[in-house]
Amino acid sequence: MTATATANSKLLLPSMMCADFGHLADDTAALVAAGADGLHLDLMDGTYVPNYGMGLQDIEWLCANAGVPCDVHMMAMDPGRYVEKFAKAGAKVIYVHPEADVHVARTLAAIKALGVKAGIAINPGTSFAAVEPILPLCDYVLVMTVNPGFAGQKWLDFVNPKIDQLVEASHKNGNNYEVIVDGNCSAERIAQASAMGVKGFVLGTAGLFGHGDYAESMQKLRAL
Ligand code: S6P
Ligand code: MG
Repeated sequence: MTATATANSKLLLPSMMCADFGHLADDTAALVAAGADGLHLDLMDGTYVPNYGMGLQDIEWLCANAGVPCDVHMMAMDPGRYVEKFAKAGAKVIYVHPEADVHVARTLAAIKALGVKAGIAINPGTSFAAVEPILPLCDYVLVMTVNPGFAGQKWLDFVNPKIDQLVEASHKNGNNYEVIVDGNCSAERIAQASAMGVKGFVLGTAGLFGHGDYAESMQKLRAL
C-alpha cells in the first residue's frame, strides 16, 4: 500500500475529503511532498451515510496523479456493484463496509481478483464477532472510531477494546492484515493507538488539515 513506509513505521494517510478542492493539484502535491504514504479517498452515496462524498471523477484524477497509492473507502450500499469501477480508476486498496453488503465475502474475493488489496471498514457499532469470520479474507481492516460520514467528530472510546481484538487476531493469523484507524486521529490518539499495535492513520481535521505546515505536522505524527 505504501511507497515510502518501512516495515516498522506508521502509514500516514491524509483524507482527501478534507483537502482544498479549489487547489486540489497543489494541495495533493504538497501532501505527497510532506511525506504522505498514501491518500485516503472517501466515497459516500448519500444513502449508506447521510452525506455525499467524493465521486468517481475525483477518485480517477487522484489515483492517476497523486504519485502515491490511493485507497477508496466505500461508504455505499451494496458496494460489490461498483468495485470494478474503482479498481479500473486505479485504487490500490478498496474498503467496503460489511454492514452494507449481503455478500461481503464474495465482494472481498472480487476485489482481490481485480488485483487490488481488499479491506473492510468497521462501524463503531459493529462488533468484533460480526467480522471475525471474514478477517482471513482481508489485507487491511479500517476501524472507524467515529460514525462514518463526516470529518471533525469525537473519538468514541467504546471502540478501543475492538481495536485490541483486531490487532490480536491479526497477530494470531500471521499478520495477514494491517489495522488502520479512521476518525479523529489527533496526535494524542495516534500515540495511544500506535502503542496498541495500529499500523496506519487516516489524517483529517484532528491531526493534519488546519494545523499549519503539512511536513512539520507529519514529521511530528510519525515520531510519536
Ligand atoms: C468520514 C471519513 C473519514 C474522514 C476522517 C476525517 O467518516 O470516513 O475518512 O475523512 O475521519 O478525520 P477527522 O480528523 O476530521 O475526524
Ligand atoms: Mg474514511
